[in-house]
Amino acid sequence: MGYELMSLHILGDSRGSLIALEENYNIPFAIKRVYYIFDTKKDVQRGFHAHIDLKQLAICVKGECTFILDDGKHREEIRLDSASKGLLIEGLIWREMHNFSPDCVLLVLASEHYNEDDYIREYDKFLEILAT
Ligand code: T46
Repeated sequence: MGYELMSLHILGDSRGSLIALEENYNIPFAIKRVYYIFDTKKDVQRGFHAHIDLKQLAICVKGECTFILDDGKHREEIRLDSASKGLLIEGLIWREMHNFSPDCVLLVLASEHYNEDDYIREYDKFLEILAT
């Protein structure tokens, strides 16, 4: 499936921890956009779409949430529960986000600017595109 769970290297010293994200170095694409999702209300589920051409790295810099990733054949569940876990998603993958902790701040680095035309928001259409 088109995802990788990356362990981000923690630069720590007696003061605490720091993680550096550098495009085309530990982030395997040029970063054109950064967004973050926070203050997610109880029992809210987000996502429910795929992208035609987008690479993204998602990190819960605070709190936790669960991604469900689906390539049309298999569904996998990934809990992001550490600021040092990065979920890299690329290719035609249906994604859903569930079980946000109240304090969750989900940071996402993206390889492209925002473009609604890149979204596939209907699951049946996603399966159709996979089959072509
Ligand atoms: C994804 C998951 C992980 C913008 O105007 N610019 C942006 O860069 C983004 C990401 C969103 N928006 C607008 C579009 C909607 O009106 O913000 C609103 C909420 O976006 P959406 O419903 O797509 O949010 P999620 O949480 O369902 O999905 C987001 C990303 O859109 C998506 O690319 O992979 O997070």
